[in-house]
Amino acid sequence: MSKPLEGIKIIDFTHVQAGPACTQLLAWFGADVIKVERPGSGDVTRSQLRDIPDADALYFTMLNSNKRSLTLDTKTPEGKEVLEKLVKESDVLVENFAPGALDRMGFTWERLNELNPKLIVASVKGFSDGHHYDDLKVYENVAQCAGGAASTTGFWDGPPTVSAAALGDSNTGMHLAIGILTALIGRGQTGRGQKVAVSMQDSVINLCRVKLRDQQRLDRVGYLEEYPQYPHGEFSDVVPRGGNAGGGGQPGWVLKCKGWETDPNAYIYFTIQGHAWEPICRALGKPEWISDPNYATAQARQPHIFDIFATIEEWLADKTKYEAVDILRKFDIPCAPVLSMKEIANDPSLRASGTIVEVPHKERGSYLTVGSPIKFSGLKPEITGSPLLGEHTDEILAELGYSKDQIANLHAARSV
Ligand code: CAO
Repeated sequence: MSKPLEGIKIIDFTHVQAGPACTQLLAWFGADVIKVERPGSGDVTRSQLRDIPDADALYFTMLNSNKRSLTLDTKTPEGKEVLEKLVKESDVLVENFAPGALDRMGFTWERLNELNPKLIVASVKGFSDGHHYDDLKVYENVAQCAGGAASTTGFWDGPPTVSAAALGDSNTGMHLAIGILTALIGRGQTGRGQKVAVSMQDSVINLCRVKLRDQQRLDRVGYLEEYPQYPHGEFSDVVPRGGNAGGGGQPGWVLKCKGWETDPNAYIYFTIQGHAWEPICRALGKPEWISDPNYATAQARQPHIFDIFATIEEWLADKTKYEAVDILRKFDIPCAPVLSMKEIANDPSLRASGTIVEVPHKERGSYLTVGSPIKFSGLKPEITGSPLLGEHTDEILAELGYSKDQIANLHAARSV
């Protein structure tokens, strides 16, 4: 099966999570992604949180599949020369170094553009260029705090809370991938490359746009009717943390099921969709609620929404989360079991769809990873293992025209 990005060569100058998540996605879809890493150590995630001594850590393997690895010290004259050759032959350079690191290496946008006017130079930074924090180094949770996610996540009586989802890292990488593909299409029209920049703060804000919606509603009317603070609690002048409340017009909550006392994930998410009120009442065995004026409309229900959730929990008390969902799905009620990572790892549907895949690795044997969440009718991304450090160095240097002797000299000089 041909892959749409075949023929696109990408210099993957990324590390940790935000950048590697972007280039991994492009590699799945056929791009030749050359991961450039410092000789000896490589991407820091190769050795972070190791579960097998001396083998690449899962942190690295799960973000760098389908790539080739080239070790290169880009601070030596010989290393710079190799990078320049690579730049001349590539379509995209992706990096997520600290602000100014690429410039200090001698590869400013102007220099890269001079070397190859068709090159797309894509960067992730913590904050956007010109922002008053644009000199800061940033990791995931810093971005979640700066992007409005932490102040609006968690419970009202607890501190700001970060999400387990990588809103700052992988999410930013996905935004960058969209930017790169857009720039590639643009290059088809103009013949020129361009600079594509995505900040982690901006990418988090983009996912928190409903909270900015809520801020403006709060400014205007002083309350937010879908939040647990309404109507009995207090609102200040900022969007509060709403616990597990549904974010849109559909009230919802995480509800206990059979076994919650011992199983931390014996819960379902239950949504009360306005037009599904009748089926909900029937499913719960409460047909009298259908016409009761205290329950019949969404507005009437809101003041005692937590009493309604408590009644649903009574109904759930003798049902496992799976049994509950199997009943509720027949009534068209939007709901799902709260799944642990163990359940996700072993879920037959996720295995069948290729969302969870097991891939071979030269050192580890095999490992589980998340495959492409994007499904195509004409492409089935095949996930391969991540490369060992420098596994493809000689092969890539040979492709660039280096002779065996020249390659040996580069090794001797520790430039590769
Ligand atoms: N050869 C030679 N030098 C190399 C090299 C190579 N192949 N690869 C990297 N380096 C050098 C860089 O040039 C830089 O040198 P200088 O500081 O002398 O300019 C140095 O390695 C360290 O790079 P760094 O500052 O990016 O790394 P760090 O570990 O100190 O910071 C991070 C890490 C992630 C905080 C920072 O890179 C950053 O803020 N990146 C942008 C935001 C981002 O992507 N964060 C998400 C990370 S995922 O959680």
